[in-house]
Amino acid sequence: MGSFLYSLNALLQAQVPDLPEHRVGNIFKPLASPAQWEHDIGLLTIAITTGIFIVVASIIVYTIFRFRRKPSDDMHQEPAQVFGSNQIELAWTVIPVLIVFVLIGVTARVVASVQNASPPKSTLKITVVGHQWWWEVRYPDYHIVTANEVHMPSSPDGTAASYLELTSVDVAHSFWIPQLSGKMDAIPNRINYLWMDPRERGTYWGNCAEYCGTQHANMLLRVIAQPEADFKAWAAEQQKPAAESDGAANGKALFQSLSCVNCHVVRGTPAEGKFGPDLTHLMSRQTIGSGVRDNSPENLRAWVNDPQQIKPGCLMPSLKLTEGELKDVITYLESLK
Ligand code: HEC
Ligand SMILES: [Cu+2]
Repeated sequence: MGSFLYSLNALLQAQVPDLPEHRVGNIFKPLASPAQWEHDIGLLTIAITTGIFIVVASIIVYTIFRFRRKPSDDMHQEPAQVFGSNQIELAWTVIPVLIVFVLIGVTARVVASVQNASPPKSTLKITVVGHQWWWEVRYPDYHIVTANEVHMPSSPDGTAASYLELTSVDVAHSFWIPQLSGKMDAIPNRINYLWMDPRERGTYWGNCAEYCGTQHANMLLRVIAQPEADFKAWAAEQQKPAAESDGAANGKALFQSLSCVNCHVVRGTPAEGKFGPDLTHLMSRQTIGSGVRDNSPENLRAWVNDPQQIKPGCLMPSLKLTEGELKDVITYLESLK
């Protein structure tokens, strides 16, 4: 019951009224060009292999019944011995070879058209860096850094594709939003490319798709696709330095005196650590800990109190703050709009 209420609560909180949720975790409801093309090859492959399955299974079933032992069989006589048949052997060599060539051809064409698509001049460039176990998201043209949410314009007519450069600072990760495109590895010392043109606005759910350690399963991802104007407004907000708010001065001073600043950036302050997520506009994000919890005041408090309770093994330690300190730090974090 408790966990049911928790999920219900999470569901209600996660709902942003004007931003539909696209939570499909499989490839069967594509909403962008690369995902659509890859989905179509998937269906073709499933159709062909289903055909093969039906033929082979039917022959097996037929054989089992047609040639089973009957009481009238003579037990001492061998069945007719058949050695080779050129026709049959040719057929079961040539047909599978043809099928394999068709599948290779179709796949190669889609791979080429996904990889060779060239970005339009005005395209949005995004750099995504995998970390154990969260995603750093940079917009070099806007000088914005955020985490775990990739904002991009939606592309209802297919002309506003966004281009992603993927890399990693530690181990291999893989970026996957099933409804938008296939998986692409994020590997240290290498840049892989991926593009997507989300047809519908909304929040698309995804995850890391390459086992990368203890908290791999909690390395979740969201793409937030909005009309161009809304994206621009979001970017303009993100470009601002951290908000100054009255009432958070104690927490701010405390935050800056703790080791938080060694791991987190709050732009425009001495907090310049690059090890963890940029916190400049923490409150603009839907989740904390790469999707492990919704970004609510209670969850934020529980996280800073002891991240290991929520995401065991994650690379942020508990700093063992007192109740009072915790309260001040959370007040400060909540001012980071
Ligand atoms: C040793 C480095 C380190 C220190 C020190 C540290 N953090 Fe973190 N922090 C991280 C890492 C790494 C993550 C990402 C964890 C994950 O999602 O797996 C994180 C995540 C967070 C998040 C969630 C951000 C998001 O968008 O998901 C908040 C909030 C946060 N830290 C606040 C703090 C505060 C406040 C302090 C000081 C009391 C602090 N951190 C100290 C490394 C650190
Ligand atoms: Cu990963």
